[in-house]
Amino acid sequence: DRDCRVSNFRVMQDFDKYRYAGTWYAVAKKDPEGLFLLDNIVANFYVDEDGKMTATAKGRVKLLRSVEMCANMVGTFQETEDPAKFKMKYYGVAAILEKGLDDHWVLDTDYDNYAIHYSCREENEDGTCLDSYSFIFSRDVNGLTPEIQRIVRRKQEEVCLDRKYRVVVHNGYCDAQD
Ligand code: AZE
Repeated sequence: DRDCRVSNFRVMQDFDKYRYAGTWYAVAKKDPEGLFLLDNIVANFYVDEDGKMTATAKGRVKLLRSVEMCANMVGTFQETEDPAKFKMKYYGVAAILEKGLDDHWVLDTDYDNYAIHYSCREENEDGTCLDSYSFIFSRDVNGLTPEIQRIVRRKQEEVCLDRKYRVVVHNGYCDAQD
C-alpha cells in the first residue's frame, strides 16, 4: 500500500518559486540526526533578477550542551529537472560554523498559507529514508487552520513521517538579535 521510497514521493506540481518567496514560519518540524534548529525558526526566501532562489533562516540552537544562541543561516538553491526539487547549499553566518548540502523539496504548498518541506539526507538500501528532516511552514506565526492541518497530516503520512513531528515554539527568542 504505502510507498516509503523517497524517489516515489510526490512533490508540488508546477512549483512556482516566485509565489513561494517571502517569509515562512516553521510551525512543526521533524528533526534529522545530530545538531539542528530547535525553535523560533523563521525562513525568508528570495528570487533575484536572474531567477536564482536564495534564503535566510534564523532559529535557536544549542551548542555543546548549554550554549544557546540564535543561528543565522544562509541558503543558496540549485534547480533540478523537477521545479519542486532543489539542492540547497547552506552555511552559518557569524559564530555558527555549520554548513552542508541538502535536498530541499517542496512537497505541497498553497503559497498563501502553508508549505510542506522535505529533505532526505541519507537513503537506505531499499530507497526509504534513513535520515530526514522536514518543516511545516506557515505564513502565519500562529499556525494553520484545522482544514490545512488535515492536508498536512495526510502528506506527513504519505512520506512515512506521521507522528514524527514536534511543534515549533515562537516566543520571540531570536527577534531581538540579528
Ligand atoms: C531552511 C530553509 C531556508 C534556508 C535554510 C534552511 C536550513 C537550515 C539549517 C540549519 C541548521 C543549523 C544548525 C546550526 C547549529 C531549510 C530552514 C538555510 C538546516 C544545525
